[in-house]
Amino acid sequence: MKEYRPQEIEKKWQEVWEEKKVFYTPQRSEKPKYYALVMFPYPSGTLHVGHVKNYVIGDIVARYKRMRGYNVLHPFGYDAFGLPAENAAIEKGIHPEEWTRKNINTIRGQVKKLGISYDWSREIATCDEEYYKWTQWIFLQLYKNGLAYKKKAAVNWCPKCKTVLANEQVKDGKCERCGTSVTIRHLEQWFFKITDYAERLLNDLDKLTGWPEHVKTMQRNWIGKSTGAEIDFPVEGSDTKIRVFTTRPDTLWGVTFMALAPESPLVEELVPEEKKEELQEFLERVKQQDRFRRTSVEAEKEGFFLGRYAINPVTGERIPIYVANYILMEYGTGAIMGVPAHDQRDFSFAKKYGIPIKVVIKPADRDLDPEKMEEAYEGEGIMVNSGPFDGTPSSEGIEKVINWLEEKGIGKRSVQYKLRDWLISRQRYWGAPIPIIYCEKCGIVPVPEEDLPVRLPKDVEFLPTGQSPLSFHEGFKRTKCPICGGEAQRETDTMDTFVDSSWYFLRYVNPHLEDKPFEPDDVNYWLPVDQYIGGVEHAVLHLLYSRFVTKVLHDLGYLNFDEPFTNLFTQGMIYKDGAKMSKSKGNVVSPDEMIEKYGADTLRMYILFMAPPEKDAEWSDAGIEGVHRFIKRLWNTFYTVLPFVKEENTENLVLKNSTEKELRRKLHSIIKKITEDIEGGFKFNTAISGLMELVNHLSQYLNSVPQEEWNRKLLREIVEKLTLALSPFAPHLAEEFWHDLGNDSLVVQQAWPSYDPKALEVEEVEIAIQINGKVRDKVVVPVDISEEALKRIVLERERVKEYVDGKPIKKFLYVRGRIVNIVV
Ligand code: ANZ
Ligand code: ZN
Repeated sequence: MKEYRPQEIEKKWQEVWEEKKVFYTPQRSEKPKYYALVMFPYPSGTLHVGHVKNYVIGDIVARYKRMRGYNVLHPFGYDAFGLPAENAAIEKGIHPEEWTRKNINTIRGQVKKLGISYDWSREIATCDEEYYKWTQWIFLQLYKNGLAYKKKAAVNWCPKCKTVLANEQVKDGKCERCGTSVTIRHLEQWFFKITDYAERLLNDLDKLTGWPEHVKTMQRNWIGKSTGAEIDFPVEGSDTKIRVFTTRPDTLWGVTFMALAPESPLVEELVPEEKKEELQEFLERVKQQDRFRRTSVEAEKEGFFLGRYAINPVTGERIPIYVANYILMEYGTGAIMGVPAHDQRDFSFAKKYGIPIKVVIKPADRDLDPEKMEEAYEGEGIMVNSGPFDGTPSSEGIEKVINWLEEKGIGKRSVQYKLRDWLISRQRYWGAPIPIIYCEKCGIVPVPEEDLPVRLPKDVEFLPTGQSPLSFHEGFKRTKCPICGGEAQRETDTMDTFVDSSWYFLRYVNPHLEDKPFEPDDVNYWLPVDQYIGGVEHAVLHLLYSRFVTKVLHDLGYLNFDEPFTNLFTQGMIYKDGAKMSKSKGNVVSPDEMIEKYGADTLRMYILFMAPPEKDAEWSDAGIEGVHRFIKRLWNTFYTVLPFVKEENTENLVLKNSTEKELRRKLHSIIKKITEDIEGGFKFNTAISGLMELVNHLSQYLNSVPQEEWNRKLLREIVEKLTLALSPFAPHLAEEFWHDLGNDSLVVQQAWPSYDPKALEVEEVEIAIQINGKVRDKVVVPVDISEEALKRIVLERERVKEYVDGKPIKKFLYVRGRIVNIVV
C-alpha cells in the first residue's frame, strides 16, 4: 500500500491547481455569483494559526460553494500600510517598503502551503501605487462632496508612537498598539464626516440579518444615539446663555448646579479676573486626565467654582456654575445641568462640593430624603416639586416637558450621537499621502484626479520627531499650485490605514484596472460580499468605516448597493496555554511547523475540528495528533478498498442484505448531515465528526464481512462520496483519492455529493410476540434493532403488560427479524 506523505501530495496538487488556474474566477459566468471574503492581514511578520483559522473557514465556504455550482470570488491581499512598518524602519533601519514586501512574501508562501483556493491573479496590497492611487481618489470624492474637511482639533496623541490616534485606537486611555497613556494635542487635522451618516449607519443595521447580533449591538453602542433636549440657561449679569444637552428634561426642576467642560470656550469668558490664575492651574491639571476615564461614574470628580451663577429658566433659581472634569467638550454642547438627586455623577460631585440635592422624581415604593440619600435615584417615578408637571409619570414627562419647552422657546428637541467624525490624518510616512495642496493665493486645492497618485518618495529619513517624515522632504513638499501655477506646498500627512481597508473589497473585483478604482458594472455584479469572515476585533471600526465608504460611493452613484457585507461571520480565537498567542509570550503556534510535521490537510482539519468555529478554543498538541491519526486511518482504509473498486462503477447497485442496506443508509444520512452542518451555520466541527463516523462504519464493514462478499459497487459509492465530502476540508488528500479512483478530472471541480432520500429510510420488520407459546401481539421495529432496545419496547406494550400481568419474566428470547418468545 502506498504511504501517506502529505508534503509530497500537497505540493503536487497545489502545483496542478495553479497550473490549470482552477481558482481563477471569470468576471462573468452562467453560474450564480458568490463572493467569499476573509479579512486581509496586516503583514507585520509571519502568520500564526489564528490567521490560518480565518483563511481555512473562508476556504471551506469557497470550496463548498464552488461544488454547489457557484461562480466564486475568493481573493486575498494585504493591508500593507501602517505604523509597525515605520517603527521597524526607525528601530532596524530597514525601509518600510522593504520590510513590508518581505513580510508579504513570507505570508504568501505560508498561505499557499495551506492550499487555500484564492484567485491569486487578484492579489492586492494597499501600499501598491496602483491601489493607493484610488484610496486618494476616494479622498477626493469625499472632499468634493463636503465629506472631508480640515479643522484644528484636540487629538489623542501617543507620546511613544508619536502619532495621532483615532478615538477608536485608544483603549482605556492607552495607545492600542503600545499601551502608553495617551495625551492631548491641538493640531490641524483632516476628518471624514461620518457623523452625516450616523442615522443611516444605525438604522441600516436592521437590514443586516446575516450579521451576528453582538456585532450589531457594538456598532449601535458606538454610534450611541441619545434623544433629549437642548435647554438654554441665562447667566446672571450677562447676555450669555449656557446651552446644555440632557436626556432627562423631566428633571429640570431638580437642577442645582451647572458644569462646563474644561475645554469649553465659555470657561474663559465667564471666569472673573481674580480667579483666572487659580482656574489655569485647575485646567492644566484636569486636561491632562484621560478623557475617556474621567467621564466614568467611578472616576474621582473634580470641579472648580467659577464664582458665577446661572438662572434655572423654569424656576428662576440661582445656580452655581462650575467647570468639571467629567464633562466632555466633544459631546452634546459641552455643558450640563447638574441634577444630583437623579444622576450618579452629579450626585458624587454635589456631595464633594456641598451642593444641594433636590428630589424631583419620586419612586413608586418609597420617599426619598435628600439628607439620607446614598446614591442618586436614576429610575422612573412620579414628577414632584416640578411646577405644572407635578404628578406626571417621568416616562411621559420627558416628552411633555420637551413640548412645553419648545412652546416657551426655552429649549428644543435634540438628538446626539457618540459617534465623532473620523480623524484620518496621520503624521507618518508609511501611508497614502493626502492629495491636497496648499497655495498662498488659492488656499486648499485638491490634487487634480489626473495627477494621481501622489507618490510616496522613497528617500526619506525616519526620525522619531512627531512630524510626518514627508514634511522634511523638500522634493515632496514643494510643488506648483494646480490652479495658479504658483509655488505651493503639499499636505504631508498620510491617511489612516482604515481608509485603505474601507474599500479593498471593491478593488478585488478589478484589481488592476488602470483608469478607474473599479468598474461599476462589475462591482454591482459581485457585491455585496455574500460572506465576510474575520475577527470580532474589527466589529466596530473597520466594519463601520467600510459601511460608511460604501454608502458614500452609493450616494455618488458608483454603487447600486449601500451595505457591503450581506453575511458576517466572526471566528473565535485560538489560545495556547490559556493565553492569547503573542510573540512576547512565546506561545505562538507556527503553521509552517505544523505543516511540516503533519501536512496542511491535518492542520486544516484540526483547526476546524477543535471547536465550533465561532468559539474560542485552546490549541492542543494531542488534538492535532488525534486528527492526524484519523487521516492516516482514512488513508489506509481508502487504499485497502481501492483495488476492489478501481474498475467499478455504481450503476445498478444491488444491496444483498440488511448489513449492506444499513451501511448505505449510514452513508447517505451522514452526507445529509454534513451538508446541513455546512449550510446551517458553519458547523464544521460536527461535519468532520460525520466524516470520522463514516470511516468507522466503513472499516467495521470491511472487518466483519469476508472480502469475497464485499459489495464493490457499494464500496465505490462510499469512497466516491467520502472523497467529495472530504474535499473542502482536506483538499489535497481528496484530490489524491479522486485521481487514484481513476478520474481524469479534479475533485475541486466536482459537484457536492448528493444523498438519496430513499436510502435514508430505515428498513423495518414486523415481529410477532409470543407469550407462553401463544402469539399475542405484533410490533414493527428497525431491522437492526438490538435485543435490549427491542425488549424495552416490547415490555412497554399494553397488550404485553396485560398478559405478563406483573409476573416475573422467566425467559425472553429474540429470533432476529422474526419473533419474540416470552415465558412468564
Ligand atoms: C441632566 C440629567 C439628569 C442627566 C439626570 C442625566 C440624568 P447619554 O445617555 O450618554 O447621551 N451629559 C450631557 N452632555 C455631556 C457631556 N458633554 N459630558 C458629560 N456628560 C454629559 O447621556 C446624556 C446625559 O449625560 C445628559 O443628561 C447629561 O446629564 C450628561 F437625572 O442631564 B443629563
Ligand atoms: Zn494657487
